[in-house]
Amino acid sequence: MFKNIIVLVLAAATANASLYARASDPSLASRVTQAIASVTGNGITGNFNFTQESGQSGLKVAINVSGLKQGTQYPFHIHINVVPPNGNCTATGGHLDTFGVKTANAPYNCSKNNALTTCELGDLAGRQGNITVNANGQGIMTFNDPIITFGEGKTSILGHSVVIHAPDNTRLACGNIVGYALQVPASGSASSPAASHSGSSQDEASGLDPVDSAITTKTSGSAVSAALSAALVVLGAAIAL
Ligand SMILES: [Cu+2]
Repeated sequence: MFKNIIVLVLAAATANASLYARASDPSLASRVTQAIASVTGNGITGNFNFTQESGQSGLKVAINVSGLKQGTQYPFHIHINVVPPNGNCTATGGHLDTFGVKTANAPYNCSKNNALTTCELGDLAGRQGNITVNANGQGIMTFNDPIITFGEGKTSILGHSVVIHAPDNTRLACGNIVGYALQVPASGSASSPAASHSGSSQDEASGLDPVDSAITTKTSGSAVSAALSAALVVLGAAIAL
């Protein structure tokens, strides 16, 4: 089954970027090396940044969320469905549990050491602990989760969403997991290095296909002339608009 992803096309030499969405392209999904979920809701905003690091199994997850209450712990998970355009976190359905772990193991007791057999795939808080909050109302957390991946496999998080819960399990904020891939452009399509520094005229989001994508986003485009990681952060912010 193909999943909806949005892919960043980055011309490596020129750092000229554009965004487009495709409903189904496994070759693109297999090239995703980073994904960002921009979460919003109830005054909470922030990003979940998923990165595939060479030589590491699973994904590195960097969370930076603000608008939280100090002293409160917030569970968070990957949920099955994407967030609809109206932002309703309830519509994301249940936790991503590709292997049916919850129904197979009652009572449910997620253990990080046996994550694949005891944890729902999407139960990030079960494996890593809840988000804790500093004095500024920020939840900042980085960890490597051993079982989630990109691509088209059963452990892939692409095409799903992230939900932050209140301690009573109310859904407070959510956002779609948007994958990014490096793609070498066809010869002749790359712009000159000078053009990549000329501002917003050259970097319109092109080919965005809202019909095919369950992830309906507006992109304003963004000039990208720095390192890949910086490009991904900038474009992730644009997607949240
Ligand atoms: Cu959840």
